[in-house]
This record gives sequence, C-alpha cells and structure tokens, in this order.
Amino acid sequence: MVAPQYFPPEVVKIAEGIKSMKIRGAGRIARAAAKALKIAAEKYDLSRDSESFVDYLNLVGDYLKSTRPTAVSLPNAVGYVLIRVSQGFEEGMGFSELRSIAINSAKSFIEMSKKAVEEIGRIGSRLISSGDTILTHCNSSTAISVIRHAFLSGKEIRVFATETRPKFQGLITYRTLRDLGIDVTLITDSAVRFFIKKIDKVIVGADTIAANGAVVNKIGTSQIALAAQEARVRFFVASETYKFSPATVLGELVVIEERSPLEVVPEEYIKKNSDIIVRNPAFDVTPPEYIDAIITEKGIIPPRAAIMVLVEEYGRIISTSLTKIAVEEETD
Ligand code: RUB
Repeated sequence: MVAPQYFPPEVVKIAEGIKSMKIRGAGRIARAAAKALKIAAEKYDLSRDSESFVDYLNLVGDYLKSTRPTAVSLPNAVGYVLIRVSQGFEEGMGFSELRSIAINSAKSFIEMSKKAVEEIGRIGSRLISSGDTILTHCNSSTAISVIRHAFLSGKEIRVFATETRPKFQGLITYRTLRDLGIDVTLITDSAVRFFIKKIDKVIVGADTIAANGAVVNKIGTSQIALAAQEARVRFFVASETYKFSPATVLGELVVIEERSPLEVVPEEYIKKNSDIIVRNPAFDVTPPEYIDAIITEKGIIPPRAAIMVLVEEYGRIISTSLTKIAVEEETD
C-alpha cells in the first residue's frame, strides 16, 4: 500500500474521516469515497502519462477501500469510477480524457446516489399507512428518507428510534426526525422486544446486501428482525442498488468489522480490569426469511430477488469473474 502522504491532504482527510466514523453510514461513505477520487484526479500532477494516472487512481482506490471493511457501497463507489477510467484506458484514451472521465463519473455517482435516496423515500413511503408506528435502528439516511416522505405526504406517523450502542447513532436519528416535526421516541436497544407490539413496521437501512438477500446492517438489526418476526411485525430494508454485493454471487463472505473495546467500556475500566475480554462487532447479518421486502430506487423487491438486481447492475463484472474462475480451473 502506498503511504497516504503521497496523496492530496483532502483525500487523506476523507479517508481518515471514514476510518474514525466522522463520515459514516454506507451511502455517505460511498459518496465521500467518490469525492476523494474526484479530488485525487483533479490534483494529479505527477506525469501526463495515462498509465501512471490509472495506476495512481487505483492506489487511491485501494487506500479508500481499506478504511472500513463491511459496507460494499465503498468498493462499489470506487469501482464505479475506476471501471470507467480503465475502460477509457483500454480504448486508448490519453491522460486528459481519462482525468475527465474520473472527475465526471465521480460526480455522476454522487448525484445518482443522492437521487436514489430520494427515490427510495418516495417509493418506500407507499408502504407506510397513516396511523403507523415505525421502528428504526441506527442512523440510516434511506430509512429516514422513507419516514420523511411518508410524513411529508401527510401521513400521521410515530417513530421509535433505538439508541444504537455503542456509538449512539440513534441519537442522530432522533434529532433529525424531531427537527422534521415527527413524533419520535428514543428507546434502548434492549427495549425493542418490550415495545415491539406497539410497532406496525420496522424500517432499517443496509450496508451490504448479499446475493441470497441477506442484509448486513448495524449490529442489533438481526435481533430486531427476530423480535419483529415473533410479533408478526413487517420488516423492511431501504437500500440503494449499489449496496448489493457482486462478490457474494461468487460465494465471498461479507467481512464484519470489529471495532475497539474502548467504544464499549471506558479506558479506566480496562486498565483496572486488564484481563477483560470485549468483543465489539459493528454489524450483523439478517437472513432473508426475516425480511418482508427491500425498497430500492428501482422498486420494491422480495429479498430473494437480490440476485436479479446484481445481475442487472453488475452482470458484466460477475460474468468476467466467472470466466476468470473457469479459465483458472481449466489451466489448473
Ligand atoms: C451505519 C448503518 C446504517 C447503514 C445504512 O453504520 O449501519 O444503517 O450504513 O445507512 P455506521 P444509509 O454508523 O457504523 O457507519 O442508509 O445512510 O446508507
């Protein structure tokens, strides 16, 4: 990995922001990565050689992808830009053209991503009825978009937001909904089953959706899905199509990020109890059986149809990888 000091300081700032969770949430992370690639392309002045430029952008992409492991929106955003640049390179384009492609595709990813969040809100709000009480977990801009659209279309709704330990992203959700004028109540994560009978619908976001329709989202999501299933409460996931993971078609597993014990217990406590073992996974996997539907910007799908989204969005990448595997097998 090339040391970050060779990259523009703005790029390093974005990467550090993602790592430290100053920039967080799968959609925002993806847009920030696209912005970092745009800046890297704009500031590139090492040589006007197109091959060096492509190599350089790939290194910046690798650096950005190394910041957080779970949300596939990050590698998908990087891939969105880099695939277009390498296609241009293969077609023999020169440095200036490739630089424009990098800048313009980063811009179009950001625009497409913002539009998708709005569209999901519009489509998803149809699933909400006036009088509904909705439960949401963590802080998802797509889940909030659904809730906001439902509210702005005049539906009378009430929301329960979990605080989302250990990083308390639920407080951001609470403030956002409250500021919109929505009736919102903050609850502890462990109070979900206590309140589940009051809930009509659960809506959460996603970090990654696997080919079989399993959803990776903030730790605690799968426990909420279990409580919802038991109480026969409908469970919806709001997700842009760039959160579907092409690698899972080939059987790759999603890496679940484990974060510092210091997010769970104070340093003082750890010092006094040096033998303490703390595990702090940031995400979990909700199986498709627990999910009623996934709301995407292209429409509402049953979780088992995730593979169809993947084929539509990433068909070429998937078939290239499959061909590669087949060729590798043949030469073995
Ligand atoms: C955030 C989280 C969110 C998804 C979807 O985790 O799990 O539910 O990323 O968010 P973290 P969005 O705070 O660890 O990044 O809908 O905004 O993309």
